[in-house]
Amino acid sequence: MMSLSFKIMAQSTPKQYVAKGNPLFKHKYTADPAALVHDDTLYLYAGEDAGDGKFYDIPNWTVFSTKDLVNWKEYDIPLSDSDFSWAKKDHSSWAAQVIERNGKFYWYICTEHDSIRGKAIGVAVSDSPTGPFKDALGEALITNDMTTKYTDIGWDDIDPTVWIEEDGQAYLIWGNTQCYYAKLKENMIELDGPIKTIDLPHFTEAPWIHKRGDWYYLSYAYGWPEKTAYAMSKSIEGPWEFKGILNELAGNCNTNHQAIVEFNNQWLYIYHNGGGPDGGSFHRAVCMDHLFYNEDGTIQRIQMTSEGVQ
Ligand code: FUB
Repeated sequence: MMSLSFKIMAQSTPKQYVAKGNPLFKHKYTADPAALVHDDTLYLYAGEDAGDGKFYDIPNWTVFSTKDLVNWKEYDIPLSDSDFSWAKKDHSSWAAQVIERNGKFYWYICTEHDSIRGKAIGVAVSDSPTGPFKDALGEALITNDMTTKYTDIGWDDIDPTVWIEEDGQAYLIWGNTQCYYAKLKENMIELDGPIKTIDLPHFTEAPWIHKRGDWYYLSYAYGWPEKTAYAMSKSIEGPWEFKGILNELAGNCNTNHQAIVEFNNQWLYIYHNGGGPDGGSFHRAVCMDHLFYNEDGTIQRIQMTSEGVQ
């Protein structure tokens, strides 16, 4: 068990914590962070590494929020792989992201499919960023058989990230080994065109899109064990120009999974490592540090710290 080094201010839901450096949450193992800024609040979504540390055992996703990066709330578990009728429900609540559109919150998740070989991507919806969420489709949005012409592995349809253009066109980007993208319809639960590919050097998984000015950034897990690298483009559809390593190997952990958002006038780099007590590749812990840009728009190498963002 990890030691409880947060100050618990109340036991009722939502629980309240005061964060003291990295890792952010020390009372449970958290992995694969995704972040959403909404109404002056930063929402942080993560999978919960709940197993014995020998392999991925992630029964649910969880959500935290903060207005000042110090005081955090944790809500009742809003979503689990058992909320999807088509899922195998084998504790593979892998990486996911929540995005808002027209007052609804869409949670794109990946988990093992029960009847179609391999991982699949689904989407849940809620009226609130903290849930309750329910399966928006009743079936998977992406299944492994839709991408076998690119790779025959069963775990390439994972790690969804979604981007909405200013003109309203939404894109789903995902992948392992091969990075994929497809347009989404305005309802956010149907594809609006063919699945296409993005070729990125040593792409492993964990794509994340963010934009600053007129530059799009596609960051992703690079190689194995994973570093994080990134590419830049003037268009969400590319071409993407590889810009190099953004973050080094995450300490004591073979995966590296990032979310990048601007909040309270600072850019935040949120990731996981195995740096918690008894931590490791399957007992991960979410951390947060600053992200800084150069004058030409490229990103400075992330400096992972114990102090985190104060
Ligand atoms: O947590 C399970 C998987 O590990 C994620 O989907 C990947 O991004 C990697 O972090």
